[in-house]
Parts: sequence; C-alpha cells; structure tokens
Amino acid sequence: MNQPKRYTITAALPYTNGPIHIGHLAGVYVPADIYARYLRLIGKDVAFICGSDEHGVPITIKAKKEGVTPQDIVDKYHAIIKTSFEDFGISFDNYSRTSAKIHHETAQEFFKTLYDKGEFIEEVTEQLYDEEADQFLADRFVTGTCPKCGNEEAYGDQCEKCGSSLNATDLINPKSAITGNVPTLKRTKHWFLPLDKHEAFLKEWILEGHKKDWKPNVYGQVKSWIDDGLRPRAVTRDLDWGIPVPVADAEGKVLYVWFDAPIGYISSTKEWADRVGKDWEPYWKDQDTKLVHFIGKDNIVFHCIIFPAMLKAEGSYILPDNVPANEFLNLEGNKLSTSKNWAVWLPEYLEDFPNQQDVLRYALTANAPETKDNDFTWKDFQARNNNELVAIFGNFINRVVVLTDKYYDGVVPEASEFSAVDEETLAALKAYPEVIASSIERYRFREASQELLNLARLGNKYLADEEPWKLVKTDETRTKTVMFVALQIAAALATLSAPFLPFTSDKLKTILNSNSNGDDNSWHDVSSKKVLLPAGHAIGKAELLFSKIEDDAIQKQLDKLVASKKANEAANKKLEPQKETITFEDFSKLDMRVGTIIEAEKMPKANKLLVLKVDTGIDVRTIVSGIAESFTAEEVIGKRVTVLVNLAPRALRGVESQGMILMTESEDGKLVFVNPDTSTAANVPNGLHIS
Ligand code: B3M
Ligand code: ZN
Repeated sequence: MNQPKRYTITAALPYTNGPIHIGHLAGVYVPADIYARYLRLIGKDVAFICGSDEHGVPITIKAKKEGVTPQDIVDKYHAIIKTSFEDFGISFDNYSRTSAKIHHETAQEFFKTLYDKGEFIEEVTEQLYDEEADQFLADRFVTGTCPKCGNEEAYGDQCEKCGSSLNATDLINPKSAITGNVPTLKRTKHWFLPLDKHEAFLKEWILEGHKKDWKPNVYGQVKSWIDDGLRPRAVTRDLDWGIPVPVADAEGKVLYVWFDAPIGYISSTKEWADRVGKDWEPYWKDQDTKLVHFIGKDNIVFHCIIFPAMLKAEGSYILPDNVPANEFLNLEGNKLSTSKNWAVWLPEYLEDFPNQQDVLRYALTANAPETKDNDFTWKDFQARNNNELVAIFGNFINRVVVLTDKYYDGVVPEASEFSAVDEETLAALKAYPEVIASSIERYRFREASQELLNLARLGNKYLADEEPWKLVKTDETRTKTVMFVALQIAAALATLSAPFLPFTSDKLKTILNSNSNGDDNSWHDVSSKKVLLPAGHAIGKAELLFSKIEDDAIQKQLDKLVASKKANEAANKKLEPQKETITFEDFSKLDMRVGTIIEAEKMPKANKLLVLKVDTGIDVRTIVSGIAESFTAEEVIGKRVTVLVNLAPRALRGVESQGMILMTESEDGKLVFVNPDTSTAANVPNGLHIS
C-alpha cells in the first residue's frame, strides 16, 4: 500500500481474568504503542484501539472458582488492566470493553448481516454435554488429548502445545472441566462459518499477496492451516455468559467469544469516534486505511483466517494489511504462567520500581520475542538499565546539561565555524529519523531501539573526542561550537526517544525546556531543520534521566520467583493416600510416651541406622532408628521425641530395638521428629513415619 490516508492499529483485547504481565507488554502492547506513537509523530491520522475481552469460558470458570458472578470478575480486572496500560504509557485512543452496550449491538448487527446474507450454515450436531452440571461443554470447559500431537491437556478450542485450533468433539478422552466427568453427546443447533468456502480467497490474499511483507512466523502458521484444509467453524455456543444470538429460535445461545471479540475493535473505534466527533467508518471501510493487528502468536489463526473471513463475508470492510504477531516471552527460563504465578505483574513491578516504566519498556523492546521465543531475565533487565540507559543515554545527556549550565549559565551558546567532524556528526544525526523509521515500519522494534541508542553513542563519542572540558581552557570559541553540536544531539534524542521511552522523552524535553512555545521538534524536523535548539535558548535544570539498579533490588525479584516456585511445588506435591481404616480398639493398643534421647551412635557398617538410648520416663531403653541419613548422632542427643513403647522388640544387625521413634516429613520433604514441644505434629502431610 502506498501512503495510507489513515491507520487503524489494534492491540489484542486482553481477557479480563487476571492482571497483565510482562509477556503481554512485550508481545503486544509495547510494540503496538511504539508504532502508534511513531505514526502520530510523523503526523499521521491514527486510531489506536483496544479494550477488555470480557466473554469466554476462562472468565466463567474463574467466577465459579471464586464464588462470584462473571460480571464481578470482569469489573475487577477491567479496572486493574486499564490502569496498568495508563501507568505504562500505552497510548490507546480508546480502551473499551466487550460488555459495553455499543459492543453488544455492533456484534449482534454483524452476526445478523451475515445471517441475512446466508453466510452461515445452520446445523444440528451432537455436542459434548455434562449431565451433572446440566451444561454443554465447549472450549475451555473441556480438556482431553490433542488428536494432532497427543498433548493430554488440550482444550476444547485449542491445543496450547502444538497450536492447533480444535473443535471440542475432536478431543480424545474428553473430560469436563466442571465436574471431571466423561461427557455424553447431546443434540443442539448451531451456526457455522464455512471457512472452506473462503479458502480460495484466503489463499490468494495471504499466500500470494502477503508472502513477502508478513513475518515468516505468521505466514508459516497461516500457510500450514490453509494447507491442512479449512472446515466450517461454529460461531455460537450454548452458554449463559456472552452476547445473545440475535435470531429467532436461539434461546440460551450466545456468540462464540472469538466471534465477538475481534468485532470489539470495531465497537471500540465507534466509541472513540463518538467521543471525539469523528466518523468511524473510514477507519474500517476506506481502502486507503491501513489496518494493523498487534497480537501474540496464539491468536494468529483468529486474526489471519477467521476474522478476515468474517470481514470478507460481511462485504463492506477492509482487511488487515499486516499482523505482526510476536512469539512468546519466557521468564528466567520458564514459560510465563498466570496459574503458576510465574510472572512479573505490572502493578507489582511499579511498586518495586516506581517511575521506572521506561526501563521495563526498553528492556522488553531490546529483547522482544520478534522472531523466536525469548527469555526475560532480571540480570539482563539490570544490564540494559545500568549499561545502556544509565551509562550511555543518561550519561550523555547529563554531561551536556551540566556543562551548558556551568559554562553558559544554561543558555545554548552560539556556534562558529563547523569542523569536518562537526559536519559529519550533524549529518549522521540527521540520518537517524529515517533509519529508526525504516525499522519501525518493518515492525523491527528491537532494531529500532538499538538505533536510538546508537544516536546516544554518537553523542558520547563526539564529547569524548572533542573534550570540551579541556578545550574550555584554551579555546572558548571552539568550545561553544562543540557544546552547540552536542545540544543538537540531545534535542534529537528528546524527539526520537518518544515512541520508545515516552516518560523519558517528556522529562528530557523539560530539562531542555523544549516542550513549550512551539519549540517541540517533530520527527521530520530532526532531519530537516538546520537547528533543533537555537543559540540563546535557555535550557532547564539538570536532572538524572535514569538511575542505577543495584544488585539487591534484582535479588529481591529473584527471591520472589523462588518463593512462587516453592509454593507451586508444595501445591503440586503428591500426598500419600490414606491407609486402611483402623478401629478405636486398634488405636488404643498403641502406647506412646514422650522421651529424651540421651545417647546416640552410628551403627557400624550401616548407612541408615543410629543406635539410640532413650529415656522414656518409665525406663531407659535401646532403640535402633533408620534416620542416620538425615541426622548425625551428635545432633539428636538431648532431643525430645515421641516413642511407641509397646512394639514387639526386633533385632537389627544384632542389636535389639525396643520401640520406635515417631517421625514425619516437613513440607520440603525433610524427615523431622514428632516433637512433643513443637507443633510439627499438627502439620504432617505425609502421615507418621515410624523410624
Ligand atoms: N482475549 C486472547 C488472549 O488474550 C484474546 C484476544 C482477543 S483479540 C480479539 O490471548
Ligand atoms: Zn496439540
């Protein structure tokens, strides 16, 4: 497409069943925001659209678990998510929600249009049903084995392991996620979008039309789906949470969440246009509009095949120009997981690193999972901050501002003749807007962020070579010229950093006093204007742009992760099943006493055994105990223990053992005494061990 008239940029609507974490930010929202901010800076007409995805089974399941209504869940997380986006400077023109009236109407109208045009197949089929819960099972309400890859935990709509999109009835050994029961089959009517009917068009549009400009990971996934053969796909469900199907004879049926959610982009655009007094339609219907969807890789099929087929079937809409989906971000070597609490949550990050949104934005961009899955590590985060933002970007700005203040009372000095180095440096500076723009326009945000840093490097090198701090003693005129050039680089950084580091860019403009009275430079100004910060302009006070992150702050984050790993292991630990029931008579036969170990020694040639002398209160007796791998003889002397005293004596390695010491396991699997002085016995996950 040459020179689009306007841009509609969408970012995946997050499910409102939890807060958002760094994976969401890195994969979708930061790249989308960089793109939108950049386009606005070059003067484009942009609608940057998002909102909360409030339907779908995960929300119903979460509500059931917490004993509240789905509406309670979406209200809670919609507010939390919206605040996180604002906090991190994600500059949506509109953030809506799919429970909004305008969305229900838009989605129903869309369905109705397709229905009236005969674009659906209406069919009664057998669907999975949970008799006990009295409910049909679709999507996340049912799990089973993936027919494609054998993953035993595939969902009714998708296998997260191989990425296949599935129908619930495709699953092998299906199981209800509500009751755990094996579902039965029950007949029910649904509407299907015949994707097979759109296959030829999809082939031509994507496989031929977008082979070159779509990312290989996106193109490859789409191609393999199309090559596999497309089948009709149900777009309605038997559920009570969602948008009612707007046709007769559809009692108790709602639109499939993946049918209504992408229409959410359209309703959010309408909401925005209403608010700012614009017409929404050109943003979705004019061929000169460039539509771009930012998503994670698990959403590719919905944005590249199903939604385009819906738009095409409707007839009046444009199709996406690109879908620059990212791969996944991992955290310290493991998959990010909401349920396992293996994540860095945005609200928590801000508590620990207040006002450091740009550091996270930068670290996630510099290490974005653009072409393959990538790992976020706290060490890398620290290094990106300390070695790049502080040592390169911040250091350059600080030197320029401090020297200007010191030599010229904060006023930009007059330049005299430029040397060859000055000319070269200024020429290099002028090339940056185009270099960075070219990366952004090809959705290469990591590359773009590194070019921005190269501009700061250019500034540092210039200062290091010209040494104004030495020059000032011998050549005042030349010093002024050098400082003038350095200030131009600082001004360029203030403008070009804005898409990536919006908070820093604002702060830097305040420091340079360049954000008022029409002083602000546009993206194009950086290459076209002769002077970005004119002689005689008074800059503001020096202030640090970034601060060093110390090791203890990083250690605190790593400790948090270790704690959540431990909590998970404890939660997943397999407990031994209960032993056979005994009668009270059986129990009352046990004679247990509190005793003290008064002597202990290792049994010769036996790894596991200690020979103990125990004072039981009634006598002192010998007990052979199999605890030598957990305790040394020295450390058990003096311990108070619980002893079973009426166990028949037994000889072990020739020593007669006259009783048993009661032991249990601690939460981390260590053997501990059932000590009458502590409450260990109250928490004995694996029952008593008689050792
Ligand atoms: N809510 C899925 C997700 O968060 C979904 C995206 C909808 S975009 C229309 O992964
Ligand atoms: Zn699979």
